[in-house]
Amino acid sequence: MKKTLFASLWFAAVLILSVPPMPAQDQFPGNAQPSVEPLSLWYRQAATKWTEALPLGNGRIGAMVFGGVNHERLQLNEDTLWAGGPYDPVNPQARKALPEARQLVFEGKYREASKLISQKVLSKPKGQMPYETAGDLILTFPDSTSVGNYRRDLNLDKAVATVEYTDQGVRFLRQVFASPVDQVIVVHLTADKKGSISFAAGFQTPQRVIIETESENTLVMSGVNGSSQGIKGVLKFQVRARVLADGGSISVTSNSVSVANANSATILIALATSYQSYDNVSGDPEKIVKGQIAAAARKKFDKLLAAHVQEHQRLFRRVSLDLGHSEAMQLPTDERIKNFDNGRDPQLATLYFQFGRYLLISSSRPGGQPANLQGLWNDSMNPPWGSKYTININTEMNYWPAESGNLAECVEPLIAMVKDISQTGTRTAQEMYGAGGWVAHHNTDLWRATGPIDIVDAGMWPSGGAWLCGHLWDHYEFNLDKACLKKVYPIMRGAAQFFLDTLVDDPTNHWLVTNPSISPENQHPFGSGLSAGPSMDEEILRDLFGNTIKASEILGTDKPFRAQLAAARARLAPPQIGSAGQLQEWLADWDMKAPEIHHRHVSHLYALYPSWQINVFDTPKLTAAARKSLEIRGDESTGWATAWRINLWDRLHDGDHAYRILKFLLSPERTYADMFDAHPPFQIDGNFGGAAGIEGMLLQSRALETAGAAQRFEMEVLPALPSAWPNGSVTGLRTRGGFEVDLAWNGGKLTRIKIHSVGGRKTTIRYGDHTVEIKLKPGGTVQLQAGLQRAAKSS
Ligand code: FUC
Repeated sequence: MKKTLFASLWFAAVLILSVPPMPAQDQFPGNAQPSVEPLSLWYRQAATKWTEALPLGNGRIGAMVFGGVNHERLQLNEDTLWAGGPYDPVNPQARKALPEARQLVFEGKYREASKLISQKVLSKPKGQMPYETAGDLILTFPDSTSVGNYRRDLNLDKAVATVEYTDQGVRFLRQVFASPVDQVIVVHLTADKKGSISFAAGFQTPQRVIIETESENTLVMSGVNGSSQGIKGVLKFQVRARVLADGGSISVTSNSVSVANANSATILIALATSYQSYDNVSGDPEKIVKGQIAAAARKKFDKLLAAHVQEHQRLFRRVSLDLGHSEAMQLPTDERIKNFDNGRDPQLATLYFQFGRYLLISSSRPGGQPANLQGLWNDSMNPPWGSKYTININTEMNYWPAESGNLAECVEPLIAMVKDISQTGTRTAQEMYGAGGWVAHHNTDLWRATGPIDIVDAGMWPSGGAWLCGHLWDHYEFNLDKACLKKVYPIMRGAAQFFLDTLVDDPTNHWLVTNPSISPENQHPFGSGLSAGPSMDEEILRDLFGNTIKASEILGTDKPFRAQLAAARARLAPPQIGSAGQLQEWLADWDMKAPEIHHRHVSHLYALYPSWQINVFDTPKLTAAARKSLEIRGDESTGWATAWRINLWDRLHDGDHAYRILKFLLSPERTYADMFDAHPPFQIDGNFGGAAGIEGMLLQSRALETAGAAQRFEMEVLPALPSAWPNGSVTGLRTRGGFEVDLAWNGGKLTRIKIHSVGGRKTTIRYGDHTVEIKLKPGGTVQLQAGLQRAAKSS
């Protein structure tokens, strides 16, 4: 029975793949009107490339809208449609090989250690499972003859994509959105003349599927996901599209639904897989999508739209930003990206910032998967780096703008994933290292694989899970939700336990170090990346141990464990300053002899950002060394690496330098026409890192070192304001310690600040040389003026 299903799926796939390729998408230069909404991306022509198409998503399902006139392509994604099935990649030989590798590293025999790890420690299979496209919904319209006034846009405030044009005197309008309320993608087609809507809808996909029609108006694509690297695809999925028309007629063939001469039409698209959790694929996608379509079909289009917009705006409108306006706003977005370098379009930075928040809302909502390397959007069965979760920077960067950008809910999928990998990682810790607690190396996937993968210089890194724990802690410091801290505390504790069990004594200095490890993806001068105690590991562990101690104090639990952590923390290797005045990337002073001194990763600068271990207030010498390292590395790199550099210069309070790098990030070299970040190729981390970089110019916040359960917080106002943005305002940014902040500035100087407590009681505010401490009741608000004096109207 199974065999026949696979055989027919395969046959269907061959049939589908043999369909002639889509004709090139339409190009209609015209006299389109400028965008009326400042928070819109807009274009005068349809997308011809995927990175020109516009992303929509409800956190779980998404579409890339191309906006063609004769052919509309909606490339579809569902966030659990990955290759493979539940699997355990741990290499059984690892446990025996690791002590030998450790010894070789301590003896400086890095190449030998690398060979051994490559053969006996890396996971089986050596790679993880890729994220896959679901396929496309294609709408084919009657040939247009005289198209004019073409315009397509993505309204970030409404999360709706629109395509408009005229043909033979009729004005056509297409609206598309992915509803987080009704869990369907909605396409609505209208025209200003009755009976003008005609098209045929069909699916195409590289997946193994059967495509059929059901009743008189529904297209159904049912399939099984791909296999990868010997792991068999066992996920069932279904995509369902129901076509509803007002007037005219609907007809079906075996694999298409057509509408003729309708006044308007609505297409409801639902997608689901059988994924329930990383070890359970027993869901019923058909039941899910049928239910979603039936429920959505009972509502009128206007109601679907209103509910969608309201839910989107609940999150999106929490933050507003104004960096100034100019004539340049009249231009289409692709032209503005080409010109950003001229410094005359400050609003494009606002748009980029809000696009980052839009992307997070669209790709990471509670209940769904976290944003992967491409967020939610991927048109391939084998995307770059599998579009997985690379946790040696990329996944973390995705969440950098989240808490301060007032999107704490969007972090929930990340927290859920960390919980999952704390479970699979417990097995990895036991089987590979014979250790307690849990470990995740540099990458994970839908199945929550946690072993070392790919190559030694990327994979042999035990600190991915530990870094992610920083986000659990940040979530607490921003929101002060003790109940949530209680839930994540065992995860932090488990991550710390693993290192208590596996850190070893460094024979030279007797520090406690990781071994074997690497400084993410960068090689030292001895033909390998392997070393003991690379700086980033020691920095991440200083945070992990410190945060876990603090959490246990706040929760009043685990006193003996706390003491163990404190003792181990005191023995971590301290940051070292090397002969070039730089912060050393490794325990030894190798930086200037390393083969790639401009390497994209700036792992050792983790201590400056995102961590606060090195900062301009408390550690001037180390800050100078970090600055030196940053200067040596240079400003321009891959998308995410460029974005990291912006955040680092923010922390150094050099807004003009950060802005210079932002200009590069927001140029066509690092930003596609649809504003997606270019690594290249497309990788979404740069969008999020760039948004965080803009936040960091305006507001930064930290917890100060304190003894015991009490915490003290500090915020810095306009710490790195670029001179290019002398006048502006922002509302709704969040800080550690539970506050929401509105700011306004003029001539480069703060004019007004309003602080609202969302649970916080006390914080210090710093603006230049001024500091003031405020106390608020939860829910209270205070307004301060330039110089930080209290304004009359505070409550
Ligand atoms: C890390 C980076 C690469 C890329 C990949 C997905 O390995 O070093 O540049 O971003 O993740």
